[in-house]
Amino acid sequence: RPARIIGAPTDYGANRRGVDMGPSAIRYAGLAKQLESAGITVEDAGDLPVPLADERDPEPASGLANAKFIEEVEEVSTRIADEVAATLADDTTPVVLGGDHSIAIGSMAGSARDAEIGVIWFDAHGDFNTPTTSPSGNVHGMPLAAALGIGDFEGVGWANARGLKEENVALVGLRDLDAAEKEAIRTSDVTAFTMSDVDERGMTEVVDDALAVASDGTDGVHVSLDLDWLDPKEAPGVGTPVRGGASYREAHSALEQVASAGVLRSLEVVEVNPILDQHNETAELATELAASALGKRIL
Ligand code: DIR
Ligand code: MN
Ligand code: MN
Ligand code: MN
Repeated sequence: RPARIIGAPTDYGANRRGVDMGPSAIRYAGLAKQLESAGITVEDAGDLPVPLADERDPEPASGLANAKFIEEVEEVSTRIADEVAATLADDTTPVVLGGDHSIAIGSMAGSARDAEIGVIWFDAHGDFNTPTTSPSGNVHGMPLAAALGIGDFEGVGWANARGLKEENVALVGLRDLDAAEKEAIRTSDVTAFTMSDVDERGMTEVVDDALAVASDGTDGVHVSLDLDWLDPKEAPGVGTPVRGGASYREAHSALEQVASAGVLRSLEVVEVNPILDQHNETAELATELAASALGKRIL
């Protein structure tokens, strides 16, 4: 089916400026062409409006204290959710471009509005913090907890993803977790695969298991790709690099597995920061991996 590119140029969830230029960098790297070369019909919906950073105060006006720019995140998330839901209603695959990882709150809410979904989270980080547990206060470290309604996020309507259960969430490639986040992941029903699991079992087996978790009893899978999942040698243009990540080939093979499984419902590519990058290579990698996820093959 066709794909629709949706830009979400926000950095409200991150601790560094510049990630709001991610959608431009990814388009400049040739995303539409890459997808078309994979035989996919592509439509670019442009960028969703995002409030201007300089005019805003990070302090939340009320509730969810310690979550910086939470009102702005809510505003952007609501727009993303509506756009993703409308795209799916057109029988088209949403490809959402971040922006920092807070955009996943909107993507998951939209993807899970009228369906039961699973999620595969490719990330060095767990993104399982809540405003209470987060050492940074940055919402990009909280989207999974927000979607699942954990802790302070219980009953937060705009953030909770209706058709998503913990049992259908698989995290892949973890290697940097905060202490309270670790505990929250352990006590939840999500399935977490660390880089140690990848070392022991290989990426292929791990991604097979992740696909099984995310597609078990669901209507489709949302794939969230944080570019810091890859090793910083491959993806230097990210705000929170962590050594020891997925290699170039592991990443391609994982996303090719996603395509082969035929379960992809929606995709997002986040945390590309061209200001921190070298010659836009992280955005280029992001376009290649998106094409692999949507079915591009070497032969
Ligand atoms: C950290 C960083 N755990 C936080 N999270 C990131 O701020 O909560 N997620 N970078 O991708
Ligand atoms: Mn992340
Ligand atoms: Mn990350
Ligand atoms: Mn449900």
